[in-house]
Amino acid sequence: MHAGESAVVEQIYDDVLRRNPGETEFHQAVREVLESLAVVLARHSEYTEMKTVERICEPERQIIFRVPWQDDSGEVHINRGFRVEFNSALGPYKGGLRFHPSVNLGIVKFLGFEQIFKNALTGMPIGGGKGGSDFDPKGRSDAEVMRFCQSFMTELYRHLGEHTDVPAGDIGVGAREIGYLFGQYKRITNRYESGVLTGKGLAWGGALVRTEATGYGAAFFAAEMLKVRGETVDGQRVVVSGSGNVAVYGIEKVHQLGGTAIACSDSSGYIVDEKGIDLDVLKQVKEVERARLDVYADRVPSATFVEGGSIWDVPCDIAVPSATQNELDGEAAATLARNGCRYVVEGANMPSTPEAVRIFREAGIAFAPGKAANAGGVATSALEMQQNASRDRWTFEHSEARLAEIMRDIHTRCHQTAEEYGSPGDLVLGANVAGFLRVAEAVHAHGLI
Ligand code: NDP
Ligand code: 2IT
Repeated sequence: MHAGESAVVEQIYDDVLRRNPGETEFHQAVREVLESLAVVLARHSEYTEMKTVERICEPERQIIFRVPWQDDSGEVHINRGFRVEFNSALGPYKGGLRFHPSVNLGIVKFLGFEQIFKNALTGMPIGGGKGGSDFDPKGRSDAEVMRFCQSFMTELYRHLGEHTDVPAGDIGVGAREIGYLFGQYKRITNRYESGVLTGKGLAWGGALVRTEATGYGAAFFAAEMLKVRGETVDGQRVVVSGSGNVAVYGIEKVHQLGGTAIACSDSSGYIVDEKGIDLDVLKQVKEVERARLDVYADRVPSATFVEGGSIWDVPCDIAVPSATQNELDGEAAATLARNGCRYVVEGANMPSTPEAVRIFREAGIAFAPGKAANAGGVATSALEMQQNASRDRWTFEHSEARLAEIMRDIHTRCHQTAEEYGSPGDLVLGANVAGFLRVAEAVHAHGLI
């Protein structure tokens, strides 16, 4: 089936491997999308002729820069900054900034590549990009984080603009960092350009629901998946990995929908709280004190902290990996299946390894890829841009209703596209094909650029 197109796709993948040596996460993300595209090329020979897929696999621009800064004791540090402006067919480059010691070019490229299709799925006018640094904010004072952000923006500002490239948060970048970055951008450019960053504070151009959007959106997406199978979130046991922005608000919405989130994690280990995670305590520990998760167990008698170990050992109906890439491997997937898990909804970007996804498929576990399930964050960023452009401000209720509608639409589009292309129920194929078709149409219309 589609032998000619499959050969074309294999050739494209070989070229990506050859031209981007060592970038394993980027290879993985490209492979997953390409595996879905043979069926598309079979219907659209113009995309083969015009090398549309090859062009989408090559970033439009990649920026790498030095970020020098001084810590509180006066020691000098040199970090590396990245911004990969991957594709602007649908709008200005849009995607978060990640500050984590593991960040390298391959990781930023995988994230930027995923972002193209995710942003297309939202139906909003945003292209795809991603950036960040190998800076580790853990244990750093506010003053150190501020100096780092100022140095980072002192180079990055020249590449940004509300119509050019609009960063936001990701791992290690939240409201505090966006504030410092915005302040430095404004100072250097002498422009109060609200639309140049999203995830801003509510007092200075931020939008209600952006903080909650990714987690809430993933829960809304899960509810849509369950609905197809005649179920609801009410009464389900849910395990959410991570305890950052996505995890916390994913748990909040699960609880509002009547489910019980019983476990979450950070890089030190995981907690299990059979009574359901106490969000007031979790927010205090994670958002206010920026402490480790064992502090939660110290304060909540019904909770236990497991140092190290795998959170996927905790039996659940719904798993929501919301920490980082490749955190859920084949072994973890087999454990989830054995323990009766029926849904996996990716809050993070590419948290499941290809082997894990294969096991979900074999076990009949319904699976939602991150580029569909976590698109609520960037979609609400686009709503923030819309409010900034019109100097308007929407209520929480209105914004949340828009988010719920967007997540419903994304689910419907993925679901229907999977059926249309001969793989009913396969949301990976549905998301890749639906996202690709929207981008490819625009790329094609713009001529050979
Ligand atoms: P945060 O920095 O707020 O939280 C990240 C959480 O994941 C922390 O609990 C962190 O633990 C854990 N974590 C991160 N890296 C690792 C690692 N290498 N090993 C183990 N645990 C790790 O980030 P977000 O919640 O914003 O992002 C989480 C995921 O969601 C990422 O994949 C991100 O790309 C994705 N995402 C985020 C969106 C957003 O709007 N913020 C939108 C869409 C996707 P610790 O503190 O111990 O490091
Ligand atoms: O991965 C993601 O979609 C994000 N980190 C959010 C990007 C954004 O621009 O809001």
